[in-house]
Amino acid sequence: MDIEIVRSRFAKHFNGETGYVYASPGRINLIGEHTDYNGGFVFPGAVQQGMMAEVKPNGTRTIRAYSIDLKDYDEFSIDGEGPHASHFRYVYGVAKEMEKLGVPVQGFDCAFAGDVPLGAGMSSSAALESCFAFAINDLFGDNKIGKMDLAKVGQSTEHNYIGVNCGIMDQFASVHGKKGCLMRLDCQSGEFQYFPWDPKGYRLVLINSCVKHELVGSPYNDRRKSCENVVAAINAKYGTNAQTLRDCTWEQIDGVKPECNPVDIQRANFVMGEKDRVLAVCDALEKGDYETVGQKMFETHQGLSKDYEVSCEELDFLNDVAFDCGVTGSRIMGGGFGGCTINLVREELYDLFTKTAVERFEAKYGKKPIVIPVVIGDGSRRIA
Ligand code: GAF
Repeated sequence: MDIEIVRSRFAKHFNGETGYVYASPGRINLIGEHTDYNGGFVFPGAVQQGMMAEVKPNGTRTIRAYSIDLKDYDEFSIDGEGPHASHFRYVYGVAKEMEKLGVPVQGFDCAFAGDVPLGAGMSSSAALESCFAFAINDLFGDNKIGKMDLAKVGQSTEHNYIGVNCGIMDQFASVHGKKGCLMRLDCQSGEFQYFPWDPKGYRLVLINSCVKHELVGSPYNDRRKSCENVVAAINAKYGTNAQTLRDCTWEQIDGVKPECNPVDIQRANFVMGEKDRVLAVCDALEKGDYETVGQKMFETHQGLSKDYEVSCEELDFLNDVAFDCGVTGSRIMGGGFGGCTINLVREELYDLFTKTAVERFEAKYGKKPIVIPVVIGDGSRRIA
């Protein structure tokens, strides 16, 4: 991402003025999918690609926004209904959610751009939300809002203004990211640890199927509903007060089979297994046992594809290619329904694998997938 481009577009659209510049990254996730809204564990890290925004208070109640990538401009009042276009709705939603936290948000001029590939499942929307939450906190809130609350602002923006009932993983990772570190987050307690990520002899690489991953209007919310249905059935049957599947046991899930839709049970069983896999991966990492990490990644892919049913033909194909090449671990990354696979690859296999994946995918689907090497970067920050 080029700060000079952001600076020059901002100046062009706002009478040669200068504001502050903020950046927030997208993310990868080593393991732990669809566990965040189930109170489980996730294991993400921020990437170097992200969103950048120049922002300057304008002394009114109007936000004037320019999307550099889409060459689109709009202005909307903080007190009105907000814009329709989703790229501006994220900005409006974040401003409204920050106001709810007591931040005296005022109007501002902004220009933003990003280099997170859109629809790749690398959380470009969380990067945008986190960038503006961070900026508004800095410009209007004396930085009094803590990082976890900034992440929650992004999450409630998705819920209240976009219609995606996402968990906290993406915004958490964007705000808290740290160069060279993955983070294990317990989504129930909010506790997290940084895990230095320096897998000697291995590399992480994403292969973007370029099947557009889009959670808005996707069955993502249905998956969440399935899990909630099972929790409700357990509470009704056992008189418990479970909030999420994290508070439930395998036996209880088995016990409500007669009351539940079999598909909901299938989804819940995946989530229980995925929670355990994250913990197994953490143990393996502490021992430097990357082969076990990789094996768990393949297990996650199977579960996401067959039980949670969030894969697609192209992602399953890429997973098969990785397996055939002898890659250590490979799986769908993020919400699914398109986007990338994440692959843990031994150094000596890296060139052969990426070349083979591109060639075989192109031969089958007539278009090249995109190889994205993973570099773990920093979280939200002011850069100028
Ligand atoms: C998407 C959501 F936004 C996250 O909250 C998470 O549920 C993820 O899908 C699946 O792990 O990225």
